[in-house]
Amino acid sequence: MIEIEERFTPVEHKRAEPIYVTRPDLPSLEEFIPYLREIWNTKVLTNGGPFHQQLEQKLCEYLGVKHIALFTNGTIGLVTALQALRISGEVITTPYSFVATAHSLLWNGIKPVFVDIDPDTLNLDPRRIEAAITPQTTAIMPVHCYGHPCDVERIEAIADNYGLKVIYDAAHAFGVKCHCGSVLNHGDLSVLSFHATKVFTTFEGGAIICPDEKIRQRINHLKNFGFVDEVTVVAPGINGKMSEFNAALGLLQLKGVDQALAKRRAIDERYRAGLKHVRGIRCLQSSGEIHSNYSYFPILVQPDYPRNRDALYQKFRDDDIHVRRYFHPLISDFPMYRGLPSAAHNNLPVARRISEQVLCLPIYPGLRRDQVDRIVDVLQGKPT
Ligand code: T4K
Repeated sequence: MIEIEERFTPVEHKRAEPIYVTRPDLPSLEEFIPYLREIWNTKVLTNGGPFHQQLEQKLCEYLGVKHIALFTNGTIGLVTALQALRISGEVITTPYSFVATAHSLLWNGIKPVFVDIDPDTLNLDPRRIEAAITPQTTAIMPVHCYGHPCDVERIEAIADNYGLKVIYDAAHAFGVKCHCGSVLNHGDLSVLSFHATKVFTTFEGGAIICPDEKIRQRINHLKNFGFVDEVTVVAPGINGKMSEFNAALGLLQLKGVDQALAKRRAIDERYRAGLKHVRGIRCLQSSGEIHSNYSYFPILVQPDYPRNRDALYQKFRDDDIHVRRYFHPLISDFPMYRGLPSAAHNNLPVARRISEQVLCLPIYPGLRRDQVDRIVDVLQGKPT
């Protein structure tokens, strides 16, 4: 069984370094040197080199997906996924996400239509999707928020009925499995992020999971300026290619990812045990996944907790514990979205309430047991 890191005595921890919401889990530099040497020897730095190809293959095996196209980051992956399926008009999406979800729509000249979230899963509420469909709707872009799977079956049924595409923003869902295997196999396309803050990182990076080779080919053209060969350009593509440096790092990261997930799981369990009897603090439950990635640990600060969310956030800050309000403000409150009819306050009551209650606690493989306990102490109202 994997234990949580334990390195110092409790007394030393009190005046220890700041605690961040996340820290990357890096392999040793020594292990990375041979990969760098290989890059220096071959002088292949980018454009689908050997490490890029190896990482695509290894990720397909690890994730249980058939086809993958690596990207320079998740946002360019989202923008390209929309291009690949020629999505236009209106797309139904969630206001409760990182802003890149909706930005990818605006970058394609698409109008986001915000639909409220489910109060338990915090994902797009499938019961509200149909009412938001108009003749201009061409797709749905749900987010597996915090790595908890959306109600993929109901979303698929709606999409099939109305002839809509589904592109999942799966930035948080690396390695998540539901009863039918990888959650990434649902929808027309799924987009991952490998940013520094994610459970699996290539510093910056991302990927599109594709159902077949044909669409992967199209995506590969789009991420390489639209080039099919030296003289043929089939689309106004972008430069979304992952470099050999990032791909090499990914190969190394992949070796340690299971252990990293196990450490996250142990932290998740310790938080849940410590917070079980804290009145006014609600922890999120799983939403049908049989294999979680423990990428975030959100809590909801309820009205019967002695402090409101922002006062609690400040208390953590004062203690040098950098919890985060993912996701506050709602995307629909940012200036480029707030004028949309679907951004209206009365359209998104659940998302609004959750965004005022949520705090994401630190969770990452290097977080020590005493640090978890210190965070729990703050929540239990013990002197710190
Ligand atoms: N869709 C969704 C649902 C997403 O959550 C995201 C990204 C995307 C799409 C877009 O994918 P990418 O294009 O990024 O691949 C962070 C990340 O920048 C962002 O990638 C992520 N979502 C979002 C949820 O969180 P910030 O502004 O909170 O990051 P930052 O820099 O404040 O980092 C948080 C903490 O992480 C720091 O306090 C310390 C630690 N950290 C961070 C970095 C960057 C490190 O220890 N080392 C680092 O290099 O947005």
